[in-house]
Amino acid sequence: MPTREVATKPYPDQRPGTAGLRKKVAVFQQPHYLENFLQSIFDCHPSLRGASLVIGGDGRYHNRDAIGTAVAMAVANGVAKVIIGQGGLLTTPAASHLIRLRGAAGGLIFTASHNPAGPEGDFGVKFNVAGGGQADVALTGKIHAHSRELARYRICDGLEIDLDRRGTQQVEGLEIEVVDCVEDYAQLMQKLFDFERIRDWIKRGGRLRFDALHAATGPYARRILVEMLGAPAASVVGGVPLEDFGGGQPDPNLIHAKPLVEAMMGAEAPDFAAASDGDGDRNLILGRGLFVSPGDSLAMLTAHLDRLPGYRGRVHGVARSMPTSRAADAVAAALGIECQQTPTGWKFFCNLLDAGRVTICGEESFGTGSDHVREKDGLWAVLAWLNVLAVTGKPLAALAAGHWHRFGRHYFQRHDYENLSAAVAAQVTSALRAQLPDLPRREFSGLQVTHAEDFAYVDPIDGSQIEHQGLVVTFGEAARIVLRTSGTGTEGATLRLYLERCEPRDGALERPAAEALAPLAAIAEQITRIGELTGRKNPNVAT
Ligand code: VG1
Ligand code: CO
Repeated sequence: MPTREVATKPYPDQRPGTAGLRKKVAVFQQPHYLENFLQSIFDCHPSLRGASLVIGGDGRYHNRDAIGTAVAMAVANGVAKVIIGQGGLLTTPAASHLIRLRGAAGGLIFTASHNPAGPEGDFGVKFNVAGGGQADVALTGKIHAHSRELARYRICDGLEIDLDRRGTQQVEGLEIEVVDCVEDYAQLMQKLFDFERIRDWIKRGGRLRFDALHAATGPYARRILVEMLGAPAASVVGGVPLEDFGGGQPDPNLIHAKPLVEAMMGAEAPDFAAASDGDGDRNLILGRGLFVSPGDSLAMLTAHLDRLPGYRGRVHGVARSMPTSRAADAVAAALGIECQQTPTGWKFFCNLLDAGRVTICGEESFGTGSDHVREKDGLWAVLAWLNVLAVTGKPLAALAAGHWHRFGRHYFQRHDYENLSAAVAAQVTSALRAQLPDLPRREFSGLQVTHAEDFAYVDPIDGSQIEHQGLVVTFGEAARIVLRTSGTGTEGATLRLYLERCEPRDGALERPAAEALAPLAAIAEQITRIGELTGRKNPNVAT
């Protein structure tokens, strides 16, 4: 089978965002588009030569084609072995685990996460490095710069690989191993959590529901929750991965997982429900009558982590992305452990995890995970919560109430203003940035600004620096308003406004978040004028 060098013209728009390169499917279908980006990765990460590469995706439309291209280019670029999830499927955390387990030099994950799929939808590529984490800012910058100058790529013609048959094939000096996409991941989960106790909790009548939203986690949930833990088969819904995710948007939040949320508010609700996103790295956690906000989930899991087998005696610290509520900070202070604040995007946690400084991490965008892999992990969070329910024997609502009584409650909401023109988004941002120096000590409806900044971060491990990661207005411990631009959208610009208000432990702890945050939302409008400048009465999504 001949390896060819193909002359190509560079595409100028291959700049990776918060999590990889994400574009409309039609963009990826342009001639040589994917090939260019992959060649840029092979060129900028020479350690792939002679080494192993993990390949998988979230199963969306175009996944199989992209995997075919990636394998054909891996052969041509001297990769020794590719390890592929059966059917082309691997969740993001399972891929991260496989990279670590097999000592691979990297991984390609084809996903656009929670973005819609299908021919009209989105597609994406994430490149992870040895150790299982996403390529860092320096490497993605290099890949982007290289993609703009690329003149040729290498590919091997006529490869036939059967993605559905497990086992090893040998092609042109490349070993291709198709693996069960769930097995290794399930074994890892068994090491971390007390499956015996969770099984027992289910046997005694604990009821759960998991909605895979027709994305990648279906096979994982069926194997782990049903086959290994004994939950009834009907506990897993949306468990069959579909190329268009069944037409829905696999974004596990209050808007896109509304049917599940509503079911949990009824009298017949099970004890626990959860959902995950397209590539299985996000989680939505619900108890009967209760939505656990991601910031609270991180804080509560941190508080209980020491009781879970994989973490006993080794909870060293917690990290959260900057916009994530400060609920975890309160727990860290009580436990006497380190608490770090990083820019948005999981890659910023990896150095802290590698150094053993933090054990658990979380983002307000429904992402939670630990040092078991270098990505956030949806099913990990589900199992962690089931383990907590099993060891405490308490309903989730009681655990939340107890937590708020001890630490106070951080009410939190994120308001997304999607598909704005880049000019309008920039106008809102620069107007607020210009005001930052004047905000400290000003008072808004009884809340005084103590600090206002354009968030910059210095990585405590490698000293790398990054600026402009969001504008933050802090009102002491009481509240924060954060504004940042999304780096994952594929249409126009998206602004995210984050609202956090801490209610002290003796305050009103059981209010709906929207109600508790209404006064802060009014202050945010007064300061940012986001509604006025965008001409939007309401955000597209409030979650
Ligand atoms: C969003 C979230 C961020 C998350 C990222 C990738 O980024 O806010 O917390 O890490 O998506 O998640 P942005 O730049 O759009 O705000 V995923 O599940 O797409 O890999
Ligand atoms: Co995701």
